[in-house]
Amino acid sequence: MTGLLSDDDVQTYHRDGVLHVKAVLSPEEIETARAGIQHVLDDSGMLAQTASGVDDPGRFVEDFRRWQEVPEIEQLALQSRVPEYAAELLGGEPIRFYHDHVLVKEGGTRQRTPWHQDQPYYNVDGHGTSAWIPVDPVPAAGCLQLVAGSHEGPWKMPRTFLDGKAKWFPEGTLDELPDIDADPDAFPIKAFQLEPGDAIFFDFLTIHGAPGFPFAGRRRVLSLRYLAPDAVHAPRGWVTSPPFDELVGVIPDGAPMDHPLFPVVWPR
Ligand SMILES: O=C(O)CCC(=O)C(=O)O
Repeated sequence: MTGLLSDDDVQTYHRDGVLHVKAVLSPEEIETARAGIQHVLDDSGMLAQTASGVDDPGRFVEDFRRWQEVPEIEQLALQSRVPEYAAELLGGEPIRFYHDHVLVKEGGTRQRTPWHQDQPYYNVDGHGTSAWIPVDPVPAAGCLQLVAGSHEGPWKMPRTFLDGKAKWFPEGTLDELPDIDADPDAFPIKAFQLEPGDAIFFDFLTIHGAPGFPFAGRRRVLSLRYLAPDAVHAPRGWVTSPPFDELVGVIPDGAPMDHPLFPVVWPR
């Protein structure tokens, strides 16, 4: 390990399931990330979606799994210091890249990102971490919000964001999320004031959501996701988010994610 993080940082991550790290990207890499996000916005992929309604005064746009077509994202996902941070937080070897997710909220966007855990939407069991990296300044009131300690589980029912349908696990098979918005002070919610190139690392099971972006600027984010050594393929009987249909029958159920789609990023 390279010692980018202090023991306190690593302990905080393991205790809370979330860690804010300043200046993970260099100024040049922030420009690279901006260019990669612009590439994605100009040339959206098969999985791109608008996650805000037509009556929203802003817009929330997402795209997934673009690193193989967008060299700027590939460079940051595989060759920046982000994989090293992920390796220090996850521990052990090998650490694999999982996928990228671009999330842009235009100024004035009202659409909230509902509270959720990521892992119930995924096709992996085991551990992983996301690095949520803004390339614009983000005030605490516009930041990703994370419930400290929720990474201990259990899994909560994943639902579609716009209409709340149980599309992944059958209705009734997992606990529902608590109504955090009804009493936010009852939950240990973490949010941070962020500068471009900072990162919030969080566990695949940490409950999180985000407010709209009722500010003048934009909130452009590149999220890079990494798999711990214990992560294994968990094919589901439904389309995951993002989907990886091409893996069914290729990586056996319960096997490591040993496939070119998930390159080893640590050790280099
Ligand atoms: O950026 C957002 O609004 C939500 C991000 C999120 O849910 C994620 O990165 O998993």
